[in-house]
Amino acid sequence: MHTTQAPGWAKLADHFSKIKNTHMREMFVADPERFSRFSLQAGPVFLDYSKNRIQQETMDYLFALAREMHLQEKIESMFSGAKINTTENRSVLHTALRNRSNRPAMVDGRDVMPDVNTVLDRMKDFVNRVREGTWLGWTNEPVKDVVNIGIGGSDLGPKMVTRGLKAFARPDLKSYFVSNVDPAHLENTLAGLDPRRTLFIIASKTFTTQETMFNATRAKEWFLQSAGSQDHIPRHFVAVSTSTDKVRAFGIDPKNMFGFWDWVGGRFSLWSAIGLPIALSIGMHRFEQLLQGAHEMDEHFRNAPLEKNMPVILALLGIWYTNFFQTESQALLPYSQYLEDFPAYMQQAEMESNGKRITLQGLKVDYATGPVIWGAPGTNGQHAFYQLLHQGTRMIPCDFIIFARQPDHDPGQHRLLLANFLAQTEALMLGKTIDEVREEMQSQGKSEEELQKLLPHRTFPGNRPSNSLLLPELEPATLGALIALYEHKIFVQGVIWDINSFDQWGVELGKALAKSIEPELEDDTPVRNHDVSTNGLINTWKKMYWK
Ligand code: G6Q
Repeated sequence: MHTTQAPGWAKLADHFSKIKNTHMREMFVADPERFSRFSLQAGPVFLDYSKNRIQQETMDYLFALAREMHLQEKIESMFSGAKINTTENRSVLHTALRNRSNRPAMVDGRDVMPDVNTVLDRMKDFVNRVREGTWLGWTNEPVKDVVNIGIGGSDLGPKMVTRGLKAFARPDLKSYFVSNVDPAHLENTLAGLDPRRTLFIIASKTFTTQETMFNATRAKEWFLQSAGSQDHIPRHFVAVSTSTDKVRAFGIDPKNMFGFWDWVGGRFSLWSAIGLPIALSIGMHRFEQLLQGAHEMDEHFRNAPLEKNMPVILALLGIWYTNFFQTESQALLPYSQYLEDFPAYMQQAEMESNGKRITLQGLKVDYATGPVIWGAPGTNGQHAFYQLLHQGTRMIPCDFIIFARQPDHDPGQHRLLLANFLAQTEALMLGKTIDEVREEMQSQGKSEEELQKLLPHRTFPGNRPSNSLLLPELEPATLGALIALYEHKIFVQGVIWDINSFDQWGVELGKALAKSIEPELEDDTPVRNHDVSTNGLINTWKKMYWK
């Protein structure tokens, strides 16, 4: 059914016109049970969604819409390996990578679990050898530095998790991530590294991505300058890819390759061998805990009724804001320095998945789809962009994420972090009325003149929505659950918007365009074959460069 023609959509539109101006202050007064009504636990994640502009009726209509869009059947299709990525004719089974139950996961009538387990076993063997110091470089010294070369899905996931779980890393094994084709990225990373003790992971699903191939070639040159002989390459270069032929052609022996499959989307691939840098950093046992945490969230998503299903609830709240309040963006605010890269990771996951405008039937949508995802860790963001969240003209729904405890726990500082987290969500919801500001200023002895001047500026509208996600401890399993929660949220929104969340033709376009322009930049011959702006820019650059 076309989304906007579903009966639930019209009911939501009507309901929206009735409650769009109701302040959450009133909602909290009207319903003392609001916190217990609008909060739930899924695995290690506790979600309080009571600070949203919703009533029970809102949620009822949203769940009805989800049913009308056949959400439950679609969840089952994904898990059972149906080719729901219709434009690429592929299954979407990142859940199989962390299927710790080992129940069969079928693609084209074949159980993929034996393949998944074989790669995990090979990863375990390799990871143990590197970490135990028995995988030796060409001078028979153990590995000290691991450099992952990959981009997009082959970079953001492993980088975010490795850094997120840094407290579990071995201090004598450092991880680095190089993605940008700007040579400064690789050069600056390699400066100070010892080629005798450096291991490179070339991570590319396709093994054709230009940035990665350029950086990998350059890394090989850097290595060979010291090592001298190609014979030493197998001890220092491993590959993660779906393409054995291309890995071989690049000069990496397929026995040093860890495979994955076309049913794993790049942005959902950290659970596959793309997670190798994570496993090297924290050990295979902890990598398996990460998988286990995600698997538990998968089980919750697959089995919990919609009304008690956390990814579904998060997704529907997003639909409510994007399609009825017409909000444009969504902020992710982890109150954890370890999760510094989480917003960037989720930005790719959500924007690449749901940045679509064509329905599964090939029609142009007549409603908004994926919002702009952005964010930064608290409390840093508070001293930067929160001003706009509190007093700007736009409403930006926020997800606040915090752990009850963190590695290197300092109770005092952590209390301060939590106090800020709580204060922000409360202030966004309550705001500050003119009367409250007046009272505050009067108690400070301000003159009436000053009061009149400052009152409008010091008033906060409030009624700005947020979700609060509370997790017990930052550790592999909880992080796994958190990531899986958001992955499934993305899926649910894709179902409601009736789009394919699993292709990325916009990314492919970028890859193709750069390839065609690059040769035109080789000499100073002016170009005329583009639009005047692009011609102008190319020719101006040529004049600057060959001056
Ligand atoms: C992810 C995207 C994209 C991809 C990169 C790298 O879903 O498709 O970010 O991961 O373009 O691709 P390769 O792994 O093939 O190098």
